[in-house]
Amino acid sequence: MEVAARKKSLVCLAADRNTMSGLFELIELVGPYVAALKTHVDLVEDWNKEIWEEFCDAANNADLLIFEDRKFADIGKISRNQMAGIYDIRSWADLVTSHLISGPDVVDGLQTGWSDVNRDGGVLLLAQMSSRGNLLTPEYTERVVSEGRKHAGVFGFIGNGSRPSEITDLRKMVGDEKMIWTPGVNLQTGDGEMGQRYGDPRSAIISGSDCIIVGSGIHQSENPIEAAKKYASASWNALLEREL
Ligand code: S5P
Repeated sequence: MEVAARKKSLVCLAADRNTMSGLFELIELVGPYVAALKTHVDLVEDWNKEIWEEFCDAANNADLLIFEDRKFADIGKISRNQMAGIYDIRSWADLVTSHLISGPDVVDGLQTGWSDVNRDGGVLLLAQMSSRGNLLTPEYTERVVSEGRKHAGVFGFIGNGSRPSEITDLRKMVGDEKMIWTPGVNLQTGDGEMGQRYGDPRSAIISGSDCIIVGSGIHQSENPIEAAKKYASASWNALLEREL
């Protein structure tokens, strides 16, 4: 929130580009207008350890938390080991996403992964999703929230940014102590590619989101800088409107 306030932006950039040069370019262009950086490390075709380190340094220099959207879902001990492995997510990610489908031990596994390298991090649990036909029912959402609220290692929840009423419901369940971050947000609302759905950035924040996760709205725009500025001001102004 300190970074968000400094940059006047509640935008997390979903940096879904599949080359390192594309990723570096994105950070350089839009770093000043976004508050966090979400990655899918396994999308990158020319990944190697050294260049990724440079990329993480560039993100840190741009004042960005790094959030690996790994969507863990396995048993605790495997999740712990998946934090290591070739990508060694535990060493550079400040936040990760996880499903809770396997039960609460997945969160302990992820937290142990960070402590194995003497680092701290936060887990965002998928409580809702933005894709059509997903199987996260309201009852499931409630179970995820009630487990997640109790767990110190859970930093917050992923909510469905495409449906403001679902965010309102989620906020009621979550209370004020944990965050809600919402993908499925675009200034052009409606259906996206392959079942993605989009809602409006202002509505997401007004309904209780703390952070809008925006991917193609920025990285596929003809002018990513102008697009990032638009999402930043829509989100920040909505926060001011909500809190007044
Ligand atoms: O329910 C979800 C959860 C996530 S984390 N729906 C999503 O779209 N996401 C992620 O948000 C997805 O993996 C992608 O990186 C981003 C949305 O990208 P966009 O291009 O559709 O804005």
